Amino acid sequence: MSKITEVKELVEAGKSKKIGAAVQDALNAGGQPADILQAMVDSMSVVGDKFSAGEIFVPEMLIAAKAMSKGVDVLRPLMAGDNSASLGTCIIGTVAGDLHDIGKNLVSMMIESAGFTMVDLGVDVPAEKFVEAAKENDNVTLIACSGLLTTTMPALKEAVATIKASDLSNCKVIVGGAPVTPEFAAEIGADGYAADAGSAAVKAKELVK
Ligand code: B1M
Repeated sequence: MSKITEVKELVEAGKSKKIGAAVQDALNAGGQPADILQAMVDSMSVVGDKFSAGEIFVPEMLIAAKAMSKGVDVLRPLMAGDNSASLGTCIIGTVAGDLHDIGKNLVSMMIESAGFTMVDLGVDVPAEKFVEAAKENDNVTLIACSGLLTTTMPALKEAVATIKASDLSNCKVIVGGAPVTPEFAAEIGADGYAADAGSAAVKAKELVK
């Protein structure tokens, strides 16, 4: 079994204690950080499919998520780009009612590597909290809102509406997450949309330049 396949299987099985060493082994064997990360993202799709099929339940999803986070910790220093040219501060969070943070954390990592200073509000973030954070921090040029559930798409809409109704005229808003489409992003008045962490970083730069 290749080292990357081993990483994938350990995430699916939620083996948090073994994953760090396995990711390191995959790197030592010449694996590229982006490929190892993609293998872990793929594992989470498998986990989601098993959940949909009723083969596993919330606790198993949770332990797989923990394993993935530990694997990402090993890759994080290797994924950081040149952020010497500051593009300002980006406030990021997962919207109210939503506890999913793996995708948001990857997006945060990639936007940071594009040259932003990140302020991460975590998960279950009420709309007003994005505005408060944007006012409390210096030079906020971007607010990034993540949502993973179809049931929290209205919370994304509320977050964008609340930000747009505040006096943060120089601040752009980007949204994303599995159920979000470019059409939905446009409909709720977001300035930008991205389908994944890599394109979120590209879009973030584009929005503030
Ligand atoms: Co949940 N969950 N979950 N879950 N979970 C999904 C999302 C689901 C698709 C599983 C399924 O049914 N197949 C389903 C949603 C269905 C729907 O709404 N259509 C679901 C459900 C139903 C639920 C609960 C309701 C289950 C329950 O309690 N009965 C519950 C809700 C809790 C809540 O939030 N209130 C729940 C709970 C959980 C756990 C807490 C157990 C755990 C999350 C732990 C954590 O995040 N720390 C969990 C997990 C792990 C998943 C799956 C398996 C994996 C999510 C993940 O991390 N993916 C997921 C199934 C799946 O995704 N296939 C599922 C990997 C990650 C890298 O991808 O998050 O999509 P993703 O992020 C991507 C893009 O979406 C994008 O870039 C990221 C990286 O490329 N992106 C952005 C994300 N944010 C962005 C922001 C941007 C731009 C791009 O700009 C700002």
